[in-house]
Amino acid sequence: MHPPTLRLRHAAEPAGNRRLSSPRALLAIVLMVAAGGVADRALADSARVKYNVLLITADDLSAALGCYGHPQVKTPNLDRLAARAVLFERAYCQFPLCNPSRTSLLTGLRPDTSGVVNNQLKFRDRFPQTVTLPQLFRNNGYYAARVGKLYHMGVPGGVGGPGLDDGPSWDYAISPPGLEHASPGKAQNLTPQYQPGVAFRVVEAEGGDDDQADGRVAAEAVRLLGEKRAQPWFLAVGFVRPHVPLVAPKKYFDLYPLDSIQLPQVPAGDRDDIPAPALAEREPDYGLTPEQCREVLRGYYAAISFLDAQVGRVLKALDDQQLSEKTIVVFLSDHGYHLGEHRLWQKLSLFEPSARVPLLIAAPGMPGNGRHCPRVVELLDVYPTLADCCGLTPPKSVEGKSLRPLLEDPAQAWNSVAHTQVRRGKSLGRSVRNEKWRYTEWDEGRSGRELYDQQGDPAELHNLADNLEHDDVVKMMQGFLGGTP
Ligand SMILES: [Ca+2]
Repeated sequence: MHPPTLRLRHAAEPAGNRRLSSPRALLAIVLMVAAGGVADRALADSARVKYNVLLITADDLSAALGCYGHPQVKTPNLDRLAARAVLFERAYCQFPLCNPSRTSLLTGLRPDTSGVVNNQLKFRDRFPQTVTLPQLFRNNGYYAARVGKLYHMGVPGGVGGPGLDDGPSWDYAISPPGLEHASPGKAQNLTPQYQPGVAFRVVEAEGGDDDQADGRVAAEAVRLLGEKRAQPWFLAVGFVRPHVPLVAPKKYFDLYPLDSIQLPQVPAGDRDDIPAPALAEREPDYGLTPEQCREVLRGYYAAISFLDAQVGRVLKALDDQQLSEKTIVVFLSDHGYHLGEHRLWQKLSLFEPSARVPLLIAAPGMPGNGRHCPRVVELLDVYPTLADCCGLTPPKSVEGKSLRPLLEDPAQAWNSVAHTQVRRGKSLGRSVRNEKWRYTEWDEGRSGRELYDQQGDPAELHNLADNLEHDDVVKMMQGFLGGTP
């Protein structure tokens, strides 16, 4: 299944071998001199140097990370990665549900284009000729491997199985199994009325990291990184935490004493100006008491710290194999997650906590590394970004745009908006975000509209859509949405 054992080949050629007479080489030298020579080496060489790609994904992870400023969650490994990456402060998924979001990320197609808007449809049944992100790399001589969940895989029921995996994407694919909520340990189901895929089951598991599926994913990724191979590689490492059930070894729960967990503050009357479809179908707080909300948050934070430790194992292996300077590392979540804002939990909303995702991109030598990028970007942009950074040409059908200019200068002007959508029965909710505003229409406005000033009201407590003072803003955002001005 693996290619023959050969030494890795992706280092830049020695400078003496370059053709110094070409305009490109001369430009590279000018750039190197101008920038002190180090930062722009990667830019000048990237068309020729075959960087590896390590794509690490989390499932149902909001931006509740230390590097994103969360006051309680401990993520030392992701914080270390962020220190050498560009951290995107305003990155958004295209659909806050596993399969539609992952399909969009990995095909480069918007949900409207692929038609994949639920957890059942498989894009390739509809578009057999799709060239996915890993497949583009395969087609260009890369070895592409998947460990764990990249395409949709039901959690917990589908863990260890292929889910909606896509064969043409990979040379090698493996889904390590795990006991999930059946792990031995101290377990409680706080919402037994709900299905396993959404129920808040919390398990302080006995045993170590490798007794969990994600621990095995990390171990397998470490093993693959230790293999010597002739080609550059694209390794996708997909973790299932912090998706429910909230299972993690006990030591991660010990990081968060229950009485230290802070509950979200929801002002009285918060829901009064929110259209009904925006609040999804579930009862407020899933029917949880404040004490149970604390248990959920503790389990979610423990699952994040467990995830963080597994990411740390993979990144340490990258360092140990001296591959970090030759590898573009991307960390992201498939969508965000509510932790009690508006008394909402989990996903499938168009509010900021559900639409927003953590996104870190560490590309060797990029001048923006270590900085935060305040520009609005989409998960859809990851495909063209990785292709661009590796000198590959994506199919013309790929939507989104390369973020490479923002990796070079995270503060530069960037005229872009982010689109996120969900379904409510037969109708759609559509939302568009720029740096100041979020505007949302339910069933093209027939079931409600929302406008939030994200700078003055980042908690989205004041719906301004019907405030005449903001008519011009609404018209502008409708223009972005493609609606009728
Ligand atoms: Ca998910």
